[in-house]
Amino acid sequence: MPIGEVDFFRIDDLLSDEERLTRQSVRRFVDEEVNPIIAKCFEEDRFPGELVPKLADLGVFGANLPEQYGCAGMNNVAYGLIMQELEAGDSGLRSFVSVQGALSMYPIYEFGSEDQKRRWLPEMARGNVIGCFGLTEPNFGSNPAGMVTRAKRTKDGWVLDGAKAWITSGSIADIAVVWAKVDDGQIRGFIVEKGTKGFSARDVKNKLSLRASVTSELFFQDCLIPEENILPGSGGLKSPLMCLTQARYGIAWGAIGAARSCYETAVQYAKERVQFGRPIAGFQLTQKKLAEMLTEITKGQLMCFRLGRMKDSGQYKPVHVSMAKMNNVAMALECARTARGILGANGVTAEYSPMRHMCNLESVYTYEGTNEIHTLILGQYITGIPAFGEE
Ligand code: TGC
Ligand code: FAD
Repeated sequence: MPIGEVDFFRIDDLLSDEERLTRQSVRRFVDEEVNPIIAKCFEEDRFPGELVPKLADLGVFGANLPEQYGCAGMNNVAYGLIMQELEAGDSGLRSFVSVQGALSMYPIYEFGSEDQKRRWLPEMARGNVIGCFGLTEPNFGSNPAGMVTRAKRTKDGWVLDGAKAWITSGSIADIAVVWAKVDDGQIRGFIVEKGTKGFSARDVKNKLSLRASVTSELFFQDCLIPEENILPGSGGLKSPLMCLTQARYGIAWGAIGAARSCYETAVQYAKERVQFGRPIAGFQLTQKKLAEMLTEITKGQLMCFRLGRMKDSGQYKPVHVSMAKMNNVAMALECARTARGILGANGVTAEYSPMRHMCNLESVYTYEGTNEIHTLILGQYITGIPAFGEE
């Protein structure tokens, strides 16, 4: 095993040839196309839209959805490995791919009519149509059940009124999957097409995190949605939460990639940087940090590998995904901070990945269920008592 190899428990041996090949091709793409530009994109607050056709060629959009809709039809371990490799590049890029696949294509696949699936999914897999997912509102983040966005039935379809906040890819999306309460108070999903009268988007400026990703507010004012754009199979909060489970699964894998990038950077730097007459890697305190990072990354990898196999065999539950998302994002954030420290002053520059990953992971820690919300989901599983708040 090469020194410091980040596959300590030889998970590669457990992968199929196809899974290994998928991982290798995305890793190569990230090395060749993402790593050379991503620090600059982060500095310039720019989403690298030029990568979209190349990502589509790699088959990463909705990669675990079926081939009959133009998707790659991969299993969930291969899908997870894609997310891991993309996030080793940047969490913003993985976010874009997560939102496209798990939060925009998946709801159409799961709750859409056959016509909607045939119209949208192949084009989204090719990256010709970009999607976003509007659940969070200015006053309802962790508690989406309280949403105030409304869809009223009319004779021609639906009229949407309300606002969504913090929406990844909001202003660059061709379609938004928007969740709103209908007349009986039930939550339904709607496909809102860009250019629909009464629909507008405004970007969040000056983020210090996920700067290579677009984040927007969405506004709906007397916005007429044709009947054919409601997702007919959606109904209740359970529908958007099912989408979140898909995205959280990808994040759990993705965070390992960010942690790996930080660890590899720290190991290399520590071996080269000399202080007090020897490489800082030769100090016990540095070795303790590196040993803990490798151990935590390895635990995260093992959890995700097992989770992926359980997802493929239909044995997993949302609570498994919550543990993996909660643990791996916190782990990656800790690795990023530790790696940043090992790099000393150089660690605060964009020349090295850890501080960029650290800033990005602050968002990842908050979105898709904050660390606290996943802790409470596990608490409810353990005790049977929901502790989220008032009924
Ligand atoms: P609760 O009563 O617990 O659940 C309502 C119904 O949904 C079912 N359910 C789930 N189903 C699938 N997956 C899950 N994860 C599910 N969680 C719950 C549940 O069984 C129930 O079904 P039924 O049949 O009984 O109706 O609902 P609650 O209102 O008490 O909420 C629970 C809570 C707090 C856990 C939930 O609201 C929550 O997860 N809040 C966090 C919100 C969140 O994560 N927002 C994310 C927005 S999207 C985003 O951040 C994208 S980032 C994009 C990027 O990657 O860039
Ligand atoms: P709040 O819910 O106000 O929480 C604030 C703090 O209070 C947190 O620490 C939280 O853990 C804590 N807290 C809340 N409730 C409890 C409780 N019961 N017990 C203990 N502590 C609690 N949303 C989308 O719909 N689509 C997107 O594409 C999307 N992309 C995003 C991109 C970025 C960059 C960011 C930062 C967010 C994005 N979000 C998106 C929104 C994200 O899902 C929410 O920010 C998240 O769900 C938390 O909601 P909030 O920010 O309103 O925090």
